[in-house]
Amino acid sequence: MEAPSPVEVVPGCLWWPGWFDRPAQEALVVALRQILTEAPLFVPRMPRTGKPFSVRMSNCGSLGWVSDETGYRYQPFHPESGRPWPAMPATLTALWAQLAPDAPPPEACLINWYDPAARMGLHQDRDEEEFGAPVVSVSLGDTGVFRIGGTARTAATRSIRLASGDVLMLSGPSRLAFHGIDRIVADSSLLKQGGRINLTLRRVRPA
Ligand code: MD3
Ligand code: FE
Repeated sequence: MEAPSPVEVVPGCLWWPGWFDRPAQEALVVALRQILTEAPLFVPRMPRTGKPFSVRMSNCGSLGWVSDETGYRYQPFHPESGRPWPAMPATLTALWAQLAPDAPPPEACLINWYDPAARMGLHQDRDEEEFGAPVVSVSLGDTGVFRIGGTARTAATRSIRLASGDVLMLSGPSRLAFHGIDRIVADSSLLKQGGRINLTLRRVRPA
């Protein structure tokens, strides 16, 4: 895949609008639909309170991120079926190899599924044991209004619209930045019922 030039949104946060063209986006959705028949979307819940997330999730790769009343964690099996997560599509492992050639291979690909009313509050990603590797994200379907700030919750934030096919890489100072999805803009016909998919590739454990 030809790499367009990235935009640096905040230090260490690189954005490639339109990395994947429409046929590549459609092929990824086909691969994801197969993954979701083997590892269905589940509703994560907040630790302690059990409050459901508005985003549904699944995973592929050797580890997956899950959240329930007992806490956030990475585990090698689906929280409801107990089955191992399906393998990561080759398109995604190839993307990681291209963008992060010096990092060890990704272990987890979290699949976030946003219905038109779903959102994700401002948070940090701190459940990994390895912060030297980047996080690589792929957006598909409707546009998401993404916000990212600094490592303090109160730091100033910038917003960008992540559209279908966009790739974002978080490394260095942005790896522990607060970020979230404020809302979904229904503007894409990629998914028949509307909605947005975000994939995040992560290294969880040190190599
Ligand atoms: C910045 N996902 O899964 S992707 C998440 O669109 C998450 O579903 C959002 O935040 C989504 O944790 C944002 C872009 C992203 C992913 C991981 C990051 C930004 C990040 C990790 C650290 C800093
Ligand atoms: Fe996050």
